[in-house]
Amino acid sequence: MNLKTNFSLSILSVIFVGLSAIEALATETVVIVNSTFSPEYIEIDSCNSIDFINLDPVDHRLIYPTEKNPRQTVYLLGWGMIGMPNPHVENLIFDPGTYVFKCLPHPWMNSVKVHVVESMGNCPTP
Ligand SMILES: [Cu+2]
Repeated sequence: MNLKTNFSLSILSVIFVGLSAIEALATETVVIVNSTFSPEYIEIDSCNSIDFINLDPVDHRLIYPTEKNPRQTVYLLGWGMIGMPNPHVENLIFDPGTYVFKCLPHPWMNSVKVHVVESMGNCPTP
């Protein structure tokens, strides 16, 4: 584990503590470090959501086809940009289904597959 990864992970644990207080339903996290998504596969219940966190200094723009929009994207600003003193976090919710995230400007990056299973019963209110 190199120094940058180590540093990123310690920052991440701080973020986890902060987010768990705000978003009780957000149970999963995808991070981007060194232009690499981690993890590459996540399965969630449709009541839950995923935080996408960009720990890189560069911007990433994720594209993930959905039924409603085959070119759905989400923009994640680089950490350290003007106005971004903290890593950019986007919290996404999904209809049941399977989604593949890739980075539009960086097609060489790995991808993330998200499998969303229909929730049994009502979702708890936040
Ligand atoms: Cu990218």
